[in-house]
Amino acid sequence: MHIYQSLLEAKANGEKKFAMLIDPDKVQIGHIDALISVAMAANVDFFFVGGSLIVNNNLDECLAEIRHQCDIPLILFPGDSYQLSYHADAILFLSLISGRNAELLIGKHVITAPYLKLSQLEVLSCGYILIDGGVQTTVSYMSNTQPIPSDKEDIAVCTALAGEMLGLKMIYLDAGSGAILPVSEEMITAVSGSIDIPLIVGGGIQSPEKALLNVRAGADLIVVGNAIEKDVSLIQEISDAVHAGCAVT
Ligand code: 1GP
Repeated sequence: MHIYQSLLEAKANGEKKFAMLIDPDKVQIGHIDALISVAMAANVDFFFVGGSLIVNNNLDECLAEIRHQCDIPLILFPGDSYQLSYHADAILFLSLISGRNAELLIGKHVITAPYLKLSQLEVLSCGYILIDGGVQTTVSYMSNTQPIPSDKEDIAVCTALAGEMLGLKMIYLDAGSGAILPVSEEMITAVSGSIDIPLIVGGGIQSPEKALLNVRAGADLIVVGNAIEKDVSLIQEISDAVHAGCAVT
């Protein structure tokens, strides 16, 4: 089944999903096997693969290694148009709608579109909304955009609404990798209540408790990277919390 269709069905059934973010720069290829075993045992739903700034050339190798080990869908989460690989299953075709940088709203997409047309990748158009995470993140610096202040739910709601009306298939609220302040439950509630498309939430989530609060607030898909790089045991705990979230929706 196509990934987007599976997300729509999960949302309709109140099921929540968990994506593990893998930054090809940070993961050691030799350690992927162990990581994948943990992810499989924990029922991780997706791998997001990418980073705001990738300086090593091992994206293809990283994807191929994961694919060799398991069938968990691989979704590219590209920080730039050069982070394209035909080894993945899908790509988040991100439009940075919280910013006013034309290159990240449409410019890079024009360059990438013909390559995607030739590929087998499922293209998941996604309105990407950066929320202030209490620290300047790599994504904020590299994108040359200002995040939405963390307490301005109305701005986030209007931005998400506009993204949905423009035909984007998903909204991603991101405090940025390594954020000190993750996106608040108030913000998630406000945005999820205003749109019908799936809502992804990530950035600075450190605990299963916060992941559970987020899905209860209306997030459909939780993304965690940094915390599980530091403590692999969190993969199981956060996955359990996210999947438990379906019982209370
Ligand atoms: C960043 O949402 C992701 O774009 C994940 O963030 O690495 O802080 O979990 P963390």
